[in-house]
Amino acid sequence: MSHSTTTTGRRSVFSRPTAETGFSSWITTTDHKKIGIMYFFTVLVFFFLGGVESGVIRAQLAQAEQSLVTPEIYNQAFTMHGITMVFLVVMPLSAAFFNYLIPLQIGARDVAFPRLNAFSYWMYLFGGIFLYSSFLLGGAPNGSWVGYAPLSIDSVSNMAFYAVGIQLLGVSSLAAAVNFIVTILNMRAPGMTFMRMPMFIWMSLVTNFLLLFALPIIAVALFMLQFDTVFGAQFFNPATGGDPILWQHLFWLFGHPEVYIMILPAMGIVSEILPVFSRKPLFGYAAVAFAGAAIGFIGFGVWAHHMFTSSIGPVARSAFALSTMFIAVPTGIKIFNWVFTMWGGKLRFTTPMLFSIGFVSMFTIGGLSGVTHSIVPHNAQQHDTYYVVAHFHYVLFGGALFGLIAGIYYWFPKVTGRLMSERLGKAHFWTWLLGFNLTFGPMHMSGLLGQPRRTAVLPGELGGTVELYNLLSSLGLLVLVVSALIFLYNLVVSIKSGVASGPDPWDARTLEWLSASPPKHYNFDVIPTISHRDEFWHRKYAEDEAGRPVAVPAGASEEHGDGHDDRGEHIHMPDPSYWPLVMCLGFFPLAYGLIGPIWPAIIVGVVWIIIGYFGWIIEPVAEGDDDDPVVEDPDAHRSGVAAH
Ligand code: HEM
Ligand SMILES: [Cu+2]
Repeated sequence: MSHSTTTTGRRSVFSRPTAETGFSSWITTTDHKKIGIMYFFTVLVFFFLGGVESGVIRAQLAQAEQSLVTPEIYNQAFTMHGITMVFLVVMPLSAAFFNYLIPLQIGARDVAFPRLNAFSYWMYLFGGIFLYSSFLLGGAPNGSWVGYAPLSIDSVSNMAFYAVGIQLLGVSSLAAAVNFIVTILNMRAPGMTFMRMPMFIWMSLVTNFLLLFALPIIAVALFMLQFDTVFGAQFFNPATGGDPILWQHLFWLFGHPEVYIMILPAMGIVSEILPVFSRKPLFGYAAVAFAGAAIGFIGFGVWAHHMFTSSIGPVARSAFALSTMFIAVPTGIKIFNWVFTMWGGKLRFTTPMLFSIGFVSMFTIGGLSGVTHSIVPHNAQQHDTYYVVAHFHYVLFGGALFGLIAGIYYWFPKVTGRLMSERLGKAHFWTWLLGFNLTFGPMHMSGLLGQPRRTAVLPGELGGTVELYNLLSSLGLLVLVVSALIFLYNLVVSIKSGVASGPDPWDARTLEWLSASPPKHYNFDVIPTISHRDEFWHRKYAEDEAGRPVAVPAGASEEHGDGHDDRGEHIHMPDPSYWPLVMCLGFFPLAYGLIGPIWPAIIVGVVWIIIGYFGWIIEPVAEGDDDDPVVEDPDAHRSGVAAH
């Protein structure tokens, strides 16, 4: 690469930042690993806020006919709880994993567009701050995360913040989706064919395609909602010829794929963890991969199962009942493959393994209650009751969140070089499993007994049994709080003083464990060449005559070296940059302006964003770029590849 075009000597505001440590290194970073860590810690904050909101809900419903909070506060609490858990916790926590792991697992040094990656993070953070600022500015969204019209276009609703806020978060996810798709398609290490990709990469690819196709739909719907709420358009207002059912179609055409956007990354994570702690390869690799892709496709064809009680007609009901039942097939295939992966394996019940088994079992319960929704007469009975709430929490909490937490324990040593405490981890798991089932299990029953969802007061006429179930649910939340504190304590203590782990503490199978823990800035000294699925495992083990794995002495598996060595070559890593942050800041005046509408703020925001955009385009590479790290001692961190 040529020398940078900026004049040497004095640094101007236009030179690129160079800090490698400290605060400014974080706000200017383009390193996928640092960005992943930033996502993770931001998620923890929003998870806390979403948890507080669920506390409000459960406190209010702990007894019948209570009035701890007003209905208005209650509506804001469950709406922001849903928005937070979906858009500010589960999705960005998946993004944290995409960021940290995709380049490492495919043997790349970073994502395809590192500055765009930083942009995605800032849009996420600012979208979340924007949504939460609504509490201080007259009231948070209060029309549920589904934002059904005509309620959402009514002036008593605070849904303008929803219309703009979710849009910002959508921009973040869309940019990230493009980035990860290009990264996976173009930047895999030599030899890593599709059928040699780790399963997490497969599921990430499907997830990001789902995002790419689903987010534009909600973007269109939100634009229309915004025109209704802010500019007085009439898309969804039945009084003036608008159609509220149109909102439902648009929302759920995004909303059901969104469900799989939340669950597929967790499916990818447990597909990595179960084989490692069963000491067997993933059973039915191709079936698991294609079932994931099939779920992605069918997921776009089932949206109207959320609308069985709307006026969509009997033909549509039958068609969507069928497609909904059909999606249980690939889901079932995956569940059987996970079980067969463990079958006959040498199981090690570490914390990540426990959470993965928890995922498989809790997700199965949620999937089964999902099948009962697909039966139209059942659905008419269950719709908008706590039975549905039980169902989707088994899927999203018992499923997605259990899987993601398994991933946190599993990859923690890769990120920090230290192990989390197993003792505290197991305490976390068992209290989490107990608290979860105590909170959401009884909701199946109270829902079937007629408890409606999204109502501020538990009606006393439902009777003492329903009241008892609700009391149990609220106690369950207390167990979950204790459990979350154990987790946080474990996290903090282990970051500071966990046992040193070495690069490969679990005897793992995939490429990220080949790099150091924590990985160097440039991930790999030498980009590995791939000749197997589970490449890293095959570098460590050969088979004896009976087909049993025998360890290959370190440094002996020469045939897997790529025969070519970058030693002494310069490794060019992307330079840090201010511009993603600068450009994103312009979305604040724009977004608040759009709520008003306040035209001067809108104009300031648009101009700011355009300036940021051009600053980004013309930004030079850093001075002295040629001085980037030269690999001094490549053998120090290479395991399994012999020195020449
Ligand atoms: C895979 C992860 C899944 C997630 C995250 C999920 C999530 C949700 C959510 C959030 C709702 C509430 C909709 C509302 O507010 O009206 C819901 C309802 C529903 N789910 Fe799922 N679900 C999942 C899987 C399934 C499966 C496997 C099926 C069927 C085989 C299914 C069928 C349904 C149906 C039919 C409804 C409508 C219930 C009603 O309108 O009363 N879901 N789901
Ligand atoms: Cu659905």
